[in-house]
Amino acid sequence: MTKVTTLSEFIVERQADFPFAKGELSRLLSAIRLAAKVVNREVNKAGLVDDILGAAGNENVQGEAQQKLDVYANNQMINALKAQQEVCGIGSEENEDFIAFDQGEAIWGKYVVLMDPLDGSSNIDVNVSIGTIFSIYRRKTKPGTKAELKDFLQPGLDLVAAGYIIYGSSTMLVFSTGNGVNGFTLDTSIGVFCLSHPNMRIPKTGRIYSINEGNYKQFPEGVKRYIKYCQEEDAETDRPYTSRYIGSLVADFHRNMIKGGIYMYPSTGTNPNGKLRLMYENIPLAFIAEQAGGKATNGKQRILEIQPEDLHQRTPLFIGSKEMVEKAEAFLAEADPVAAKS
Ligand code: AHM
Ligand code: MG
Repeated sequence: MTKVTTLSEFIVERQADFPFAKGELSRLLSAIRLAAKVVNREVNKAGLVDDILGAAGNENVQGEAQQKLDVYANNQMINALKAQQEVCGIGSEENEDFIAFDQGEAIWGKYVVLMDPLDGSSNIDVNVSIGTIFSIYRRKTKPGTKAELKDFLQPGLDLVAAGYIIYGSSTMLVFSTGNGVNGFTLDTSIGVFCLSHPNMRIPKTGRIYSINEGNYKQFPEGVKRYIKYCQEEDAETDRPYTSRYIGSLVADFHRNMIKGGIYMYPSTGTNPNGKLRLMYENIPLAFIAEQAGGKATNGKQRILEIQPEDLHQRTPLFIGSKEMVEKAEAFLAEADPVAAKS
């Protein structure tokens, strides 16, 4: 029988990759792992249970209709993280303000978590892959005090770990603690995440571009030109490329991680900063991309170097295979040299 490495075994084996106290990483990740399993169970039931499907009737801070499963996933993540007592606060797409734990041991937690508990939620009721994205930072304030905004507004360069869960044809947990990227597939028959994708590397280049082309008219000139470049015929560079857009960032990103490709959500006329959120979408995926040999930028600046100013801040995103992101950057710079330098 081939030896299978479970997520728990892997964490124990790789404690040395985590520059902080033994046990902390394992407790943090086991909270996320547990929540992932519970959310996975509910995601797979969606459609069977009337109660879960459909909008919950309220809107999240971004003014988007919130699905019931979003609320459910948010609560599961919060409860699991709170119970492990390593985390003193949580910032979530679903909560306008960050949550600071002020009771029990959690106030002594040395970490904060930022998350999009259920990304791609407009895809829930149509049976299309969705995901969870998370970032983990060391807190800036003293343990024993309530977490403050400055604990959350840290640049991606200061991350201690980040990852995502994709609820797809199978459920996978992909994460990095800054020493490469590893992917674990949930074996639902035994309820265990098993190492299935060790040391993931994103191909240097690829043939897939992912963008919501419905917004084409509103894109910056450089993006329009890059799209045309992707569509041109050229035998040497194997163009035209293929266009694939699921509308779930985690799923589009994950596919490109494995096959090679670029995902873009640029600024548009109506959304000058794009749609995606810096703290719990762009930064964690940029960390994973870079750890796998890829690249992520807002078009002008490396995502991980951006100093965040707001919990729910949006930035444009160009992420994926290194050479493809660099090509897109070159088109942006050529079309708008002033913006590229600013
Ligand atoms: P969400 O967090 O509310 O689900 O929004 C994020 C999602 C991404 O998963 C996806 O890539 C993008 O929004 C799709 O947006 P659009 O429909 O504008 O193309
Ligand atoms: Mg979401």
